[in-house]
Amino acid sequence: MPSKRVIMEKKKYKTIMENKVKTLLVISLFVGAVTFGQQLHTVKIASGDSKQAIIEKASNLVPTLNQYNYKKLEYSCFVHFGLNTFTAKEWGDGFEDPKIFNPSGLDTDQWCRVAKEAGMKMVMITVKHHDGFVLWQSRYTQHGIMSSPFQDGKGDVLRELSKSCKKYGLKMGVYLSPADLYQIENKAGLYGNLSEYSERIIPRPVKGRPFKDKRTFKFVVDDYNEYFLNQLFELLTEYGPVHEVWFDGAHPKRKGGQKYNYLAWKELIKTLAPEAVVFGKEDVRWIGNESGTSRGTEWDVVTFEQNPSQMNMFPDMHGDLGSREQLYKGKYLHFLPGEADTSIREGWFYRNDGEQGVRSADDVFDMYERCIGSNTNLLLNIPPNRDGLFPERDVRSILEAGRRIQETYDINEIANAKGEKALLDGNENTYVLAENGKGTYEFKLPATKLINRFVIQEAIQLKGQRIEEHAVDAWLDGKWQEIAKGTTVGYKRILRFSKVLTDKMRLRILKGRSTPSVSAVSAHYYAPRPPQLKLSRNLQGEVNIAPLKTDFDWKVEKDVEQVKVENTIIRYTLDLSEPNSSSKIFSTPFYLKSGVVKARAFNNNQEGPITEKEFGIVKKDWIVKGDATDKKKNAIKAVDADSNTFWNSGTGKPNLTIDLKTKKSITGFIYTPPINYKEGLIEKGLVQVSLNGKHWKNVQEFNLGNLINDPMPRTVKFNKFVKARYIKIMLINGAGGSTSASIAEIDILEQ
Ligand code: FUL
Repeated sequence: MPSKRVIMEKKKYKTIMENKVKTLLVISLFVGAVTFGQQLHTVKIASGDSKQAIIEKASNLVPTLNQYNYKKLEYSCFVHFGLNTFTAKEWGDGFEDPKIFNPSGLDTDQWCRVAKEAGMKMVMITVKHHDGFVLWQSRYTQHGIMSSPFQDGKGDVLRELSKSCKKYGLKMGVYLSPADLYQIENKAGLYGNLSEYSERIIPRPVKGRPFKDKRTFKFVVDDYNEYFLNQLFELLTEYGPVHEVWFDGAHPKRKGGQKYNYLAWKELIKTLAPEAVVFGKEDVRWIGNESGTSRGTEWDVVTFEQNPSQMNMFPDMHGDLGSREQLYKGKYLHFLPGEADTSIREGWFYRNDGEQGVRSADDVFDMYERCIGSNTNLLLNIPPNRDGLFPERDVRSILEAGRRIQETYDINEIANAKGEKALLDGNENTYVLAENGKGTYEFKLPATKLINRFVIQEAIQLKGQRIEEHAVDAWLDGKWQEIAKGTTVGYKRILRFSKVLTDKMRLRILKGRSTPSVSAVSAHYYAPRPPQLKLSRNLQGEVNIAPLKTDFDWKVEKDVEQVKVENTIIRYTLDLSEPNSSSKIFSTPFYLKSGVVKARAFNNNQEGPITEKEFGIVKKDWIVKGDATDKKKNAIKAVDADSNTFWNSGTGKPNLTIDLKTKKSITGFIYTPPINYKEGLIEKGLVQVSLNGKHWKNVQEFNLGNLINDPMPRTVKFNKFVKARYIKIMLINGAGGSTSASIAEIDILEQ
């Protein structure tokens, strides 16, 4: 057995880090040239560094104190609220009238009560989204709640939220969009106005509105950066403490070559909100998608071409970031944890109570386990409705998921086991070291227990992230049997596997960078529920309903516990009613002309979540054609009932024509963009219809925001139904300036 050591940290981590941070501030100019004991967050790769030296350097990087505290928050609540809530759009355009903002029943206590009960630790609010409308009483613009009827223009959503967060013991974060369409579009707008760079004092004094905080800053910046800094000053001095400042990389539009002086923003933030991490820059990185998934193997140490502490622009980071091969290619190594952001609803803003899909508790619980369980914080969006309240359906899901999280993770089935004390003592600063990357740790329980989750943590704050491979065994039928295995651990790994009844568990660290540490383990039981369901329909129009299989990167078994529930019966309805114990039982696929299917699994006395889907007209006989730009002639892929294949037109002003073969009363359509192809996503388009294929009439323009980051199906309903046999979808603007059109699937909805 490899030797193992138990380390008790004598000093409190906080004190160590504070001292190191102070020292690091002094030597920060030399970061990269200096290796500083165990407590570096960034290090330069020297030209002569061997592969082994690079890995050694990477494994010695630790989080800053702020990053570590941030990681411990694990699960937080995003709140998208603003003008889009009232226009039911994903992205505004800057031309909205502030008078439409009037949440008559705003109750930030309700948001915080729900977030707290759900197990979330921070609330992050969009105080300014891309449309530029501000949710606080800013001195520097009139495009905000001061010009709305909400509390006669005197209201302040951020003030109310800040009070509620304090009341419920939650941290608060602010999302301030660098993209600002109001400042782009209005004549006196500051964004990209080509103003001079000159010395500006922040905050700029405003008559009659003095600041209590008398600190001032001098920066050489242009008008928009000054505006942005003034607003940051207000946010960070008058509403705090702020624990995360969120900078979105998305830009519906740009103007005048506007640059962002992030180094100035950073100086302001680090001074005024010393406990805050900055998202999208050098403290926290976007995970790379908006679907609540991590890489599964999520390394915190990533590479940069320049020293990130001096960088002004941070690109979005995709693909493999932290493997050994990746590290060898870098110039700087930097500790940069990932955050997954996603919405509980289809889209980021509230649109309506009926049609906008809301994720089930199963989904939320699954995402929680995936993200937190693979070293990634989860920021889950719950958008308030037009009253200013978290909608009922969202609250039901989020609270049910919260109950499951608590029921599962508040009880540690191996808390009283005999085994390595450092791993069971609940002290994050005690750990064991797996010498040469190998270590085996056994836990003998006082009695047999049912277990299907195993949690492992590394002492990243002291030793960095190092584990590369690990496995968990259970003592079954008189021998050790491997029940799960995984790759990285980092702050936390949750392994999920089919239940075992055992009185002995074993963790094996199999491979690591340098000498990995393990600081905690625990084992849990998640009581299985009836499975979530998946509804699909083939080209012939036959609907199938099956348990949704979730594929877990690190699981050993093919099917997770959730889908292995015996005695499960699936019931469904076609009349929009909720399936109950007397609804029709699903046994074999059935033909459906069009309409909404709602389905639910029942198991003993439990019922699963309702899954619903609207199916359009059966596509079997359709004839589909791209226009002259369509060189590849594969438009059929847009209507083949398979969203894994897609049509991409040529460039120009592409359009797609569908002949439905008979006249129909059409109420709208569903556009499914390709998931992994970013060209040609239809951001703005026009629908035309015809009865004879010769004379066309315009039905409606449509605007779909945020397709590149969130390529999910989008439903467009017409203002009133139209009678047509032919339908034409025309591209006006492609996302990101693309001039081709891509369609994974088009579904036509009928009355
Ligand atoms: C995206 C934005 O464009 C969305 O509207 C949303 O705010 C999301 C969190 O980030 O990139």
